[in-house]
Amino acid sequence: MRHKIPAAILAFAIAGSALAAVVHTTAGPFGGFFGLWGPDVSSQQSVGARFIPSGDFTLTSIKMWFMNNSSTTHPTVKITLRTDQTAGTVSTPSSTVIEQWTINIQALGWNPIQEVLLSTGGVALQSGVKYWVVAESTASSGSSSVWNYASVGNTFSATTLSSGAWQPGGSGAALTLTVEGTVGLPNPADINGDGVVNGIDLSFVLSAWGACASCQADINRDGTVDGFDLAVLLSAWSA
Ligand SMILES: [Ca+2]
Ligand SMILES: [Ca+2]
Repeated sequence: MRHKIPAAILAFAIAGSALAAVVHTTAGPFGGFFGLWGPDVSSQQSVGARFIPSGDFTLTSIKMWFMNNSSTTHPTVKITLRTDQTAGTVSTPSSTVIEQWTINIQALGWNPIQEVLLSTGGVALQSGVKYWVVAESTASSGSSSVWNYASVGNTFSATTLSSGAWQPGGSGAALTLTVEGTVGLPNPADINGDGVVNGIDLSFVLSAWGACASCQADINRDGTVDGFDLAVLLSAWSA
């Protein structure tokens, strides 16, 4: 006799113990009133979009749609996840980079493609805190990528002036942006950010043993990788 396994149980088994969640998302670029459009990401202009998590998460990926002013070359774009710098009531991206990626835009011409940027792990996204995703490029404006606006909706965004300084953000059209994570802040003992505390994390502690300034294996962040960190790691052991 055979039993069918309910789909919900299968899905849970595949997802594993870390609960995947959408931290922030916009609509895609297609079907809006203005068609396909967006700000250039070039040597003349950097572009940022802000999001505020409604709960605590650990970052897993960032997804953004880009098209391209060139139909022959794939411009290089540097994407950074940054903290916010609020002066008075003006919110703009700070220069503090939490994680960064360098990609060559896949799209050629005005046919947008969604870029998927995977986090290397361990990045905390805290509830109610302002974060920015910033796109920068040295490409000239005529052959630069274009970060697509979402078909509907508004979100907070900012662009740079020709001086390179950020100009005050505003709530205009939403830049396409999806941020995904697992529920809950990262466990500092999970040094490689894979969701479990095991021998791999132990190997990081052992190989970094001794004085170590701002390294991940220094779990209690006291400047030294030693028995205290080992004790924390062993008490958080997953398997
Ligand atoms: Ca781990
Ligand atoms: Ca330590």
